[in-house]
Amino acid sequence: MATKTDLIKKLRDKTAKVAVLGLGYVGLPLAVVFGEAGFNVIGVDPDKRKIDALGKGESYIPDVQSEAVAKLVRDGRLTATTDFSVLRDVDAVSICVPTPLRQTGDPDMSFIISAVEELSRYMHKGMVVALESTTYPGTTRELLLPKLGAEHGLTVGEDWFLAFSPERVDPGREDFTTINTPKVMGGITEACGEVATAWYEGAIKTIHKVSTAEAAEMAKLLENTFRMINIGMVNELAIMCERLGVDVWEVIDAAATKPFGFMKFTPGPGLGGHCIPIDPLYLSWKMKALNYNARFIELASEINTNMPRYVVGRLMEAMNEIGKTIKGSNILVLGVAYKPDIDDVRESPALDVIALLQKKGADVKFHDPRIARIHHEGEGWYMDSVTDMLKAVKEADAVVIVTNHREYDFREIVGAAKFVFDTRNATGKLGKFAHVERL
Ligand code: SAJ
Repeated sequence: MATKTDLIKKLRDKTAKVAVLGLGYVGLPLAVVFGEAGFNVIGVDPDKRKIDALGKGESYIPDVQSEAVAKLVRDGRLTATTDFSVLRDVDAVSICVPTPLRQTGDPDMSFIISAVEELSRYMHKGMVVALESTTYPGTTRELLLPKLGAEHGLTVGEDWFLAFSPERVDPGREDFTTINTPKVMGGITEACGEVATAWYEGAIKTIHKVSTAEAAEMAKLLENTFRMINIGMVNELAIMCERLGVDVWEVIDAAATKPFGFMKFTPGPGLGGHCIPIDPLYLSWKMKALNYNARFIELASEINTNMPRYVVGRLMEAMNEIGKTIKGSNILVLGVAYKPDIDDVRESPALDVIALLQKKGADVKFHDPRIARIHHEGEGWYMDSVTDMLKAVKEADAVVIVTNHREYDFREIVGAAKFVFDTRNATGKLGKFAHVERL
């Protein structure tokens, strides 16, 4: 028990040495929060460019100010390295590595496995490890526990401590950041939860402890599956409203006047980002292994994935009404980021909309004020944003609003365009126009 008591003491008095494995949009803010809380932090990442930047006191994550990094580096509270052997002298390790999907749609655990294999080489008595990467329930116990504990003859909950604490970083958000977003913490054993909570509560305002690592893993998946399914539901509502000849945006705004028991989601061109389309599939994948079919997730994923095709189908019908075909038309896509006011294209439905329009013979261009070039991995092409947006709007036979960045003046765009298909209700407030159609 001395190990646990000694470690908790070092964590509480901040003499414990902390390491963060993976210095991306989750790991770097976490490393800075630990450093600013008074811990000595070592950031470890195989990407030398990241390590060199941090060594110069420069941040490459928009949410992390370079001044904050520079001060911690100057004060000796933050160092960064590609060398995992530093873990030999470290007391506490947070693992913040990516958990994407493979092309097959199965979880890609390679980043977690690689980090765990490196860490495993330096495991020693008196360490606490927290996995932050979103993953399927059971990962911490089934994958990390044997590799980091049993293989070294260490008894979890006595010689070392292991927990899962899901990241809740929302890039670009300023009201809730790493330090003030409540953090769920679930240990492999009660003692693990106690030690990991003692560690994180020294840096993060609110820790919500749950009884097991699986409960914490599942809580994260509930958060993002909730969003994915509700987005799928309103996307299907849009399809139903179009069949009924009812304005889906008016319907949602009306429902949203209910002050309780309702949460507003809006339809769109599909589901982008590196969390919402992906995390729920980690859960449905795990459930398949337990002979259970997570039907809500499968159905919502099917509807969301089909939205780019639905958008192109609706555009085709609308252009047909004005005697035009997609084939041979100049079509301009406005906004390709996966959601407004960010510069991230990961899983963006805009890429699918563009590819589908090209397949139908359109000459497609795009404009995005935050993204200069896009690459469609499946089709292999690259495309540069047009520079003169208004000129491209005037020249286009149809403008498709896919992402409604705040930079766009939609009154100006509607005024200059021959025809607009609006997938985000960006033009709803401008009134009705014969040449504007909405999802
Ligand atoms: N979307 C819709 N309709 C909606 C909401 C979103 O079509 O009503 C689309 C967006 O355009 C985007 C995708 O869904 O393509 C995902 O949007 P998102 O708002 O969920 O944004 P993300 O992917 O950045 O989600 C992150 C998540 N944060 C973490 O996982 C820590 C999510 O849990 C947050 O709730 C979300 O940010 C947020 O609220 O901003």
